[in-house]
Amino acid sequence: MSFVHMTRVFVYGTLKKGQPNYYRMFDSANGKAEFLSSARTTQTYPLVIAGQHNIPFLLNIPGKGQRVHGEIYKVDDQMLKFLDGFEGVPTMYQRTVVELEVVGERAGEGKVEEAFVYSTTAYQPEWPSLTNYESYDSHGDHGLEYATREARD
Ligand code: PCA
Repeated sequence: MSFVHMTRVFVYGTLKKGQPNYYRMFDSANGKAEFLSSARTTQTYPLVIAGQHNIPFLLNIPGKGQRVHGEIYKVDDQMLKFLDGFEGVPTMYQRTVVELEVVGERAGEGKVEEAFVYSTTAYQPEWPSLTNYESYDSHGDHGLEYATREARD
């Protein structure tokens, strides 16, 4: 096996397991991804659902909101490139570094790690006042179901 460079990415939105874009990380045409662990941010951030397509955004405002739950994956360079394009980096989201605490892993519980995250500073002025969530679910009680790319017009 050749040496493949892998990068850690923390996903908190539609890329999580069970969410509408999860399959994209496991489409081999996009590259490779491997689950590492569940985690939550060590800092609080506002995770809001915004815009006409009900898109989840982690606003890059540490100290506001809640500690956000998500999943850490390791991805190869091809997948990282795909995700950057898919997430509209750098206009819609920016890929930044976030500090995380591993949760739910017998061996790794409580361990602090860093990973990339798709967060944004490009938010509308009212977004920081929207309801914020600890854990994203497109089908949650909020009723703000994510509009998939295919469903948009
Ligand atoms: N996709 C990325 C950022 C928000 C989204 O829906 C993620 O799941 O982390």
